[in-house]
Amino acid sequence: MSERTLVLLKPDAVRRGLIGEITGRIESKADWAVRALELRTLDRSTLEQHYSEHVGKPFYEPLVEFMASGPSVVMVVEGERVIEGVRALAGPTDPIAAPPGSIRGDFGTIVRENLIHASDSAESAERELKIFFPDFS
Ligand code: RTP
Ligand code: MG
Repeated sequence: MSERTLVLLKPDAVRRGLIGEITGRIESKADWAVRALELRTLDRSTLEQHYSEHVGKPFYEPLVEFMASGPSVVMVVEGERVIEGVRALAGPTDPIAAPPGSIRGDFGTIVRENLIHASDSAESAERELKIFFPDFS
């Protein structure tokens, strides 16, 4: 079933010049398409909404600070099983546990600076797309 997901290339990915590499892996999957894409420095209020499930956790404050530390790429990707699919391309949250071949496994070492965010369910995708692309339909 075709669906949409929110993908963020985090500030570490942008700083390290990995926009093309990561976007290419997503874009080259059969029948997936980038429907919106923008370089954007995320403000605190957007990040507080986006990461509301993590408020109060020890990693929350440093996470928000890191995510606001420079531009991210924000994008909407559409396609067959794309929500599950981009999570699979990204790999597990901890890059050291992520297998080679996954984005985090190939490029990451630090849990916080793990290069990419992708919505984790249809409900999350709907909620997050509204936060980042309120006018997109
Ligand atoms: P994301 O939401 O960014 O796609 O990542 P995720 O589902 O794999 O991970 P989640 O548990 O939702 O955590 C959100 C982001 O917080 C940072 N994090 N740091 N122990 C730590 O220092 C820690 N744990 C999580 C990561 O940037 C993670 O992607
Ligand atoms: Mg998450």
